[in-house]
Amino acid sequence: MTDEFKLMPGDIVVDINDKTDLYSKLVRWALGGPYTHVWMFYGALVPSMPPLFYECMPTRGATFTNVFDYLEQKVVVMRLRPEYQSYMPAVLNQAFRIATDSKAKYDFACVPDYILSRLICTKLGIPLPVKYQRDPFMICSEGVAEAFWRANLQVLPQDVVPLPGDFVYQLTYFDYVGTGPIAADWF
Ligand SMILES: [Ca+2]
Repeated sequence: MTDEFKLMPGDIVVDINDKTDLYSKLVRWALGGPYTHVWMFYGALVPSMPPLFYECMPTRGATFTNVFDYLEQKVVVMRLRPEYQSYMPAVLNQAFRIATDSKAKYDFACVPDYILSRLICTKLGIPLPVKYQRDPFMICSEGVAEAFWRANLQVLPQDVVPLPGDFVYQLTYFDYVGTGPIAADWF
């Protein structure tokens, strides 16, 4: 990251889990990579308030969180390519609607219902037996993809559950901006 780097509203921030505990090792193995969570940078709702991430988390479902809670977290930043930035007001509008929707709870069932099927079938090279069904319950990457889908931008396929790493590898719609620990001067 350059010294002048600033996050822009709508930027995709994907965590890099490089911890050495057993759980982290298991998650990395299962997901086939270090990416285990994704946020969308939203900005401040009003100027005097702290900047916010839009995210879906187990304890609170779809919500806004203070970016400063995540300082020093190592992440990859992806940015919607310039030719698609005209969609960004609609994407942020949809993120706001989801974050303030009390029905948008965390999707614990997504793990056994969709993620495990996708991971196992991908590893074995066989077609997916279950068709992914969108619903009001969302894991982190579903919540971020949903904001784009509702704004009519198909940044990821809608027939498989989106995973955090998909945003890092989706270079048709997103540019790679950089990697580093989240720093206070990004805001
Ligand atoms: Ca879901």
